[in-house]
Amino acid sequence: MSNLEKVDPEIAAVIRREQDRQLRGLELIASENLVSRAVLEAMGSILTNKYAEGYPGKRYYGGCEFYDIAENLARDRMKQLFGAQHANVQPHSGTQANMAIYFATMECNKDRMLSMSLTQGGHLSHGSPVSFSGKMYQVHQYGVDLESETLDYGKVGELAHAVKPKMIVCGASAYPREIDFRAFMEIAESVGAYCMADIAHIAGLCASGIHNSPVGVVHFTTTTTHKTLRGPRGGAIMCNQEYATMVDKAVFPGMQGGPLMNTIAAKAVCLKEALRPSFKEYNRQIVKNAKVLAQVLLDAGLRLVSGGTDNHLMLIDLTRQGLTGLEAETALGKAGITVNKNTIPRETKSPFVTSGLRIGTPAVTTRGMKEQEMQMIGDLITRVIFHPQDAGVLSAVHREVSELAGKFPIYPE
Ligand code: DSN
Repeated sequence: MSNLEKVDPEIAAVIRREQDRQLRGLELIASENLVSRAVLEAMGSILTNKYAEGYPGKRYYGGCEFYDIAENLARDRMKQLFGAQHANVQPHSGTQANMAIYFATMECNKDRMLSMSLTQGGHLSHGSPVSFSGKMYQVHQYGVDLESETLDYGKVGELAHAVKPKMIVCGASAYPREIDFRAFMEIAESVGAYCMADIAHIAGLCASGIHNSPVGVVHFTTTTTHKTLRGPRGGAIMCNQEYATMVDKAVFPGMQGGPLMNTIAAKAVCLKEALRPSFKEYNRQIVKNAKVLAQVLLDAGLRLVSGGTDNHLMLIDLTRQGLTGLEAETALGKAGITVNKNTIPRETKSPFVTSGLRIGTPAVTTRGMKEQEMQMIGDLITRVIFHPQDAGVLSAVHREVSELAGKFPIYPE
C-alpha cells in the first residue's frame, strides 16, 4: 500500500486496522468469506479504468477488446461450473440480480409475487415492504412451519393457488436446511408462474453438488459471488437460452449502466478457482464444520432453529437464555467473534434487537479450520452466551480467539 500510505494515510490506516481485525478475529457471519490474493489482484487492477456498456462483441465504447475476453471467461466459467445455458455476470450485487429478474418478468404496481418473508429467512429484496421489491409489486409471503421450522411445500402450494402470482421466489438468507428447488418449480408450473431461485448463500454448495442445484430446474437463478462462491462482492444470473435476451436487456440497459469490469475479471478468477476439485472439498468441509459447531452448541444446551443444520449456517434461538440477539452479538464482538443478530421464526422483537444469532462457517473454513477448531469455537461461543456481562470471561475468550486465529493466517502462501 505504499502509494495509498502517501496519498491517503487515513484510508490506509482504515485498511490496516481492518486487516488486523480480520486476522485476529473469527469471522462467523454466514454471508461473508475471504477471497484469494488472485481475486484481490484482479479487483485492484487497472480494469477499473474503463467503460464497457453493452456485452462482449456489442459494446457502446471503443477499446473493449480485452474486457470482452474477461467477461467471456467469467460467463463461460460460470456456465461450466453450474451447467447453465446462459450466464450474465454484470449485476453489481445479488439484490440487483433479483431486481433484473423482476424487471424482466413483472409489471410494476400490478403483478403479484410470492416469496419467503424476511423474518423467517427470506431476503430484503424478496419483497420486504422496506425494499423496492415490496414497494413495486404486490407481495404475498410464505414462511416456515412454526413447529418444524422448515419449509412446508404443501402450504406454499396452497398459497400459490390462492394468490396466483406471476413470480415465485425461493432461496433464503437465514434458512439452515436444504431447499427443494424442484418442488418450488412444480408449484410455479401448477399456477403458471415464473420461478426464481436466489442461491446467494449456497451457490458454492450447489456448484459442488452438496446441495441440489436450481440451475436448469427453475426459470431463473440469481446469486452473489462473494459468499460460499468465495469471489468478489457482486451478483450474477443464470437461465436457459430462451430467457437469455430478456435477462441481458433487463440488466443492461434496463437497470445498470457501465459494468464494473475489474469485478467481472475477479469473478472470472473466483470461478476458475471454483472449478478446481479442491473447491468441492472446501464446500464439503464448510458443511462438516457447520454440523460439528451446531452439535457443540446443542450439547451446551442452546436451541437451534429447526434443531440443526444441513448447510453452512445455523440460527441460535436465545429466548431460553433471556438474551437478545443484539446483546449476544455485542458480547461476542467484544471477544473477537463476529456474528450477526437475526430474527427467528416466532420472532417477537424488532430486527435491530432480535431473539436469534446467525452463525456460518464459510470464512473460518477458508482459513483451514476443521472439526477440532469448530469444537473450540463452539465452546468459546457458549462461554460468552452464558456469561455475556462477565468482563473476565470476555477477555479470556478474546485471548483464546486471537491465539486460535493466529494459527490460521488468512493468506498462508
Ligand atoms: N445481507 C446478506 C446476508 O447477510 O445474508 C444477504 O444479502
